[in-house]
Amino acid sequence: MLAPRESRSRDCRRLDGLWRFRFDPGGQGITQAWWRGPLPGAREMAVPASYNDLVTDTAEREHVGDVWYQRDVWVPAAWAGRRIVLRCDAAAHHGTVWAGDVQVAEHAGGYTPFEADVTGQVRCGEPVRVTIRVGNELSMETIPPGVVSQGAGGRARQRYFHDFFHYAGLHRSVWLYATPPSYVADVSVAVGFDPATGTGEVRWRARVAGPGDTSARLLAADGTLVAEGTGTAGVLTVPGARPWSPDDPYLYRLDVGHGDDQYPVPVGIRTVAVAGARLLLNGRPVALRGFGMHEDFTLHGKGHDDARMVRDFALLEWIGANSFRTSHYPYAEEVLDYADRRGLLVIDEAPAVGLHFSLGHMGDHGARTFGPGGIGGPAAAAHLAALRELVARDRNHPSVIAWSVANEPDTAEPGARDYFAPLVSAVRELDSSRPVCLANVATAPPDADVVTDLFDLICVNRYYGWYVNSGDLDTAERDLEAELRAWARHGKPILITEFGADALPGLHALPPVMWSEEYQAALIEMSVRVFRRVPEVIGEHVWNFADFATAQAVHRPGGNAKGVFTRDRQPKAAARLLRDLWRAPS
Ligand code: BDP
Repeated sequence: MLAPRESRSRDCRRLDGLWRFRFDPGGQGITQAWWRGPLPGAREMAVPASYNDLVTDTAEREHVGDVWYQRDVWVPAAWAGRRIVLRCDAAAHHGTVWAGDVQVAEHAGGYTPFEADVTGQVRCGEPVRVTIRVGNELSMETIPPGVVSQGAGGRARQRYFHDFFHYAGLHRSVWLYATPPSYVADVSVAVGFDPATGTGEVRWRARVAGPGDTSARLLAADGTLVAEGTGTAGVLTVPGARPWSPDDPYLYRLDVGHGDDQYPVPVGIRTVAVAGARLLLNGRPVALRGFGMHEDFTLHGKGHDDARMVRDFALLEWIGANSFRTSHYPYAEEVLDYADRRGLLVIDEAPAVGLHFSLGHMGDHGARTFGPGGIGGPAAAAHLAALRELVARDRNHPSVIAWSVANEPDTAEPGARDYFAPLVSAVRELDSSRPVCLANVATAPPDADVVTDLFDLICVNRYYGWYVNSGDLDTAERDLEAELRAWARHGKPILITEFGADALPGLHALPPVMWSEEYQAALIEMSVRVFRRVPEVIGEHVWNFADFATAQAVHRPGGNAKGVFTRDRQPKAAARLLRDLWRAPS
């Protein structure tokens, strides 16, 4: 799905700001048709933002069920005769949208956009009432999964198996935008680059609607025309192409035209491939340095925030990181646009997290994940839909170098193979140009895991020195190396997608002990030393970039403290260590 972008033919209005808002604990909104008039009993709520940390009441912060957002929007008189679209970048985790009295869209999944043509429902020069119902209930049929139960006072409680707070609300912008009646509906771009000749290739395929001619024009960053073609698909050759890379994130622009419409797609010419145990970018081995991150910030929760994003990228640059994983869900498209421009390499992850019901601190020991009563067909269908939407949204971003289909599912259970094999094939069919991976969990080591051969990269999350070998970094060093050497037998590149330790900012200890800033730094230093000894290891992503909110738990003081930056984005001791390690000339 195309992101809203301004062009000579398109107008976009972000509907950010204060909306009328109401909790719906009794689920009356539907029976009382709250969309048919001004939302009864409404207060105001900020969009985009999670609502959870903006309220002062426990039952509201931890509300399970629907909330309603509403506002009146003026439709410009100048939009008469144009196609008008209402788009929601993210309704976490289920959204239903009405324009006036008419339901125009419904969508499951909290991290990908959806939209509706509302030309027939609005009058130009008049306001339209936009109402959005947002639900946050998880089940065994949703991705991620969760369980709702009745607590004291008849209030619903929700339990989930992932280690980050289940924020909800309109987390990203809502838009009203206009295009000409004949328009570009979708564009997919595939690029090629031959390092030997310096020739680049840009293949485009457009879906269009309405009468008109279709064309594609590739422009250099300074606006000069590089190549052009006509039709809904074709190949443009770019002799002497300037390839996109972290050192030089050069972007061309592909203007796709149809009738009077014009849609601009930023294009980076680069290739990604796996060759033996190497990951190649533009034909050259690349080592990944960076983090698993979260969309998480004080007050905003998971609400997209440009200010936070700019600070995060400034810190990534400061510390010498070249990559991150969108753990554990697709991030806002603004983040990928920015990564394209800043030259960050992104492992783009589906929101499939918590598919491991027996995992130590998150689940019930011994519980089965895949099969009756657990994850089965409906969840697989939701997972497939999430993957399709992920690839459809993000495939044109040069920054995206791999798809991660899930984080830490229980891949030691035999049922995991039947579950994942079709999903991996589907992703490959959707996009054959990027490696596919899955972040492996510690309970599925090389001799127990049943899915690794399905993937191009071996991604492992490991907590030697923290959850195992707690406080004993010497044994942790030995055991980590032994396990990585066992994974190396696959002959594939190994990326450590998580390693790290909680550190309470300001807690110091000499010699280092767990929870101190020094212990976190020492564990990271030890781990990196091991990674450098195993040639198949092509990258390290520390868990986590910054401290983040989680569900309340005895081992989560104020949330997860594995950030090397605090939640307000200031460095802990480990950040200095990483800056020295990653910025040192290699
Ligand atoms: C891993 C998960 C991650 C957690 C982390 C931790 O992938 O989401 O936050 O461990 O426990 O199991 O800190």
